[in-house]
Amino acid sequence: MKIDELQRVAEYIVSAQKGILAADESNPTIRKRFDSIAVESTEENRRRYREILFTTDGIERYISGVILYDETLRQSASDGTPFAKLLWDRGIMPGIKVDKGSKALALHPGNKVTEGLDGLRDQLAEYKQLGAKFAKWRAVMEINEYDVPSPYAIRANAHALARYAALCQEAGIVPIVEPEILMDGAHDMERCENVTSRMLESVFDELDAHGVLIEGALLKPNMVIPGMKCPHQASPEQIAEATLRCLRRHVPAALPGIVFLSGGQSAEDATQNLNAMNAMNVVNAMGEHPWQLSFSYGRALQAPVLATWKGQEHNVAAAQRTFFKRCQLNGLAREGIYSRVMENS
Ligand code: 5MM
Repeated sequence: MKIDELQRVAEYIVSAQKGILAADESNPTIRKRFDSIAVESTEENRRRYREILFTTDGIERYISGVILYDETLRQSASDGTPFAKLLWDRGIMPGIKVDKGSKALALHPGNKVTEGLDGLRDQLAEYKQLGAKFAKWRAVMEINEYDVPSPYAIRANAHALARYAALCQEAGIVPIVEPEILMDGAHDMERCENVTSRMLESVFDELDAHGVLIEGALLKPNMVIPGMKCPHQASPEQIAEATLRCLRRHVPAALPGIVFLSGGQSAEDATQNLNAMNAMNVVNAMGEHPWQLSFSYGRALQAPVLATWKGQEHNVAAAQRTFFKRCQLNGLAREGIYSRVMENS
């Protein structure tokens, strides 16, 4: 394991103003996104859409890494340049989603566990050859009003995340560890904080037990946020306070960075909530945050781009302007200097 290299890549990904574009939608997910703008999900349309994102002028100032899907890592731009090379040449690290999605956890009704460990060692070796510098595995858990997620589901998902992370580091690839507590449902913020705490505690226990080098990994968690159907929604400051409290209790200071997922928040909310956390740096009574707080947004970076593009070539320039602006605003949120009025400038 090349410790220095892992640490260098992890630190680069969370360098000042920068974050990750999550463009690793599996084919069923991108089909849903394309359906919403009446675009057929053909291999060429998926390639063209990703090319529009990756060739947007100036994004390398705010985007340090892109998570790709297996198909995309094997695709090229219109001029024949493989996407991984195109990104690398712009100073953007290519990454790869390696999990195979979540399946029902046997004997635990309502709970799921993410699959994909079988054959992962060989797969990582191939992805490394194709240019991947980092990888991502998402454990996704719903909250219901009873006992979901169960303690065992939390443990099983944390264990899988740690086995994946260890295999990545063995292959010289930085693991992004993504335990996502979904914001679907009517649960309140306290419940989200409680479940997120249990999950993070279990994840770092397992990472430690598996010998994963914390300095050479990144965490991609949900923010602590009330469920979408909860009647009591929270302000960005309340979300920031609860999220930071939860992270400080469970995430080692040795971790270089935390790259939040957007999880269904609007593009503006995801930017504002990240901004609120970074604005609490230093001025917060607890002192400076021990890790970089960044983004690894899928929907919050792409939803406005898809709505502008609509599959039409004559909309490409406008779609790229929209994408650049979202990257720039999240770059400002990295520094805690974003303000909602900038949305209209
Ligand atoms: C881009 O969406 C990713 C892949 O999802 P599927 O496996 O369902 O196709 C997803 O893992 C994504 O990287 C993260 O959840 C963050 O995306 P959001 O939209 O929550 O920021």
